[in-house]
Amino acid sequence: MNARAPDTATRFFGIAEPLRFEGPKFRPSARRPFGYRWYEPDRLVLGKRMEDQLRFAVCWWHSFVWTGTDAFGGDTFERRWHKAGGDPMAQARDQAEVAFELFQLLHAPFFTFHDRDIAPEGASLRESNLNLRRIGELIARRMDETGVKLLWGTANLFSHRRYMAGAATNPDPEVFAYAAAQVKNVLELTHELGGANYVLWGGREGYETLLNTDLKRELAQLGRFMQLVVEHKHKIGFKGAILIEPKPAEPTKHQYDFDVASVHGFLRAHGLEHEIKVNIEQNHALLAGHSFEHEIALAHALGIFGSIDMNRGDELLGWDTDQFPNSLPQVALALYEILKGGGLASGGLNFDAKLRRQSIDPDDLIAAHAGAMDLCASALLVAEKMIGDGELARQLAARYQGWDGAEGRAILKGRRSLADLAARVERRAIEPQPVSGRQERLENLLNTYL
Ligand code: XLS
Ligand code: NI
Ligand code: NI
Repeated sequence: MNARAPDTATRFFGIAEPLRFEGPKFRPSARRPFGYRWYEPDRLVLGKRMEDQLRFAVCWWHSFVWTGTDAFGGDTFERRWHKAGGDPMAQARDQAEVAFELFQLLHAPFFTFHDRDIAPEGASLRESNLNLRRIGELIARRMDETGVKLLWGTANLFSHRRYMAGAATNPDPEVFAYAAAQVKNVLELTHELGGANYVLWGGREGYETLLNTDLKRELAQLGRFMQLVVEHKHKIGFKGAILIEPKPAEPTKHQYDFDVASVHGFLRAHGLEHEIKVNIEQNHALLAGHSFEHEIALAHALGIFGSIDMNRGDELLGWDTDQFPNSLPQVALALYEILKGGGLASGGLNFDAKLRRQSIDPDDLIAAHAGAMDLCASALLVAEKMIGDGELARQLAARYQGWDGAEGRAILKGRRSLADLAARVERRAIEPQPVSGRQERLENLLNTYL
């Protein structure tokens, strides 16, 4: 464990020993309440250590900042650094110490943050930046001591009232400039902390009604904003990927970064398709009317896959419930698509997930993350079997084999006109024979890997 700052003497969590891999037979007991049944960081899976395949990250906002509020009720967690009237900088330092305590207990290799998660907003941007830098220094020290790394940083461009009408898409260019200044500072901090990526989630880049919105202007503003971020990334030599996180709605009714397909169209319209990738969140995919694996497969097909916000929505609730993942087949299908596309590269699995507001014990944070990490590890082993066995891939290849033949290739290479094709069909007079899609057999096959 790391050396702890002298002003935070009391340990926050109920356990002191980091979780270990205990094996599939592990059952929690009073003596050892937490352990991994599947997450074995050094185990080789498809040629890589499990830890490097999964690249788990703990997010700062849901785990440490969120107080348990919902639309009808206030704080439920009452963490010691949430207390009203405390010194906000001392509280931010305490929060950071607890964060690193959790990362180490879990053996989580990465974390993610918004600027406003780690340090309080000051009276001016200058003061906010200074606060951010001070806490940034503490975080840098803890990263050095513990080896925990930064998966991505991001700027909160949605909580403050100045952003109520959007950040880059605000009708006021002064707000655009403020957002740019904030992103510059967080991008630079992310770079200095060795972050693997930088994320842009367009929290309020959208609108409620066209009666007060010039949609065409707002899209142009957003495009210019993204170009500025990319220009600055190159100027400072940041090697990580810039990622946009699609979400169809919430908080605004129409978000411009609706889903992977619309983000790709937007990137192409602004010449950014080779500069920016996507951070795909399970719950956001669902809200957009897609499956998680659809969004992943599409991002790979379009060459813009970046990273994952790993969580889960609710079948019955139509909003971003951000629950910890808990379904083996769902995560296995997602990981199968990730691996088929070449793996996570600079991305990771960021738990953009929060406790239910009644889960008020500090150790519920351990339970939630450890369970989710174990589930993902188990799902990775399923995906390994799916790939290793190869039957799914064989059946898929067989289904499309016509396209590998001479005629299929000629069509795709542009060597056939519409008239050529019509003449060929008339000449041969052969009726194409429908072939079963075999979905049920494939679903049965999937179940054999679970
Ligand atoms: C909100 C988003 C947000 C991003 C980071 O729905 O998921 O948490 O991940 O700004
Ligand atoms: Ni997210
Ligand atoms: Ni979300």
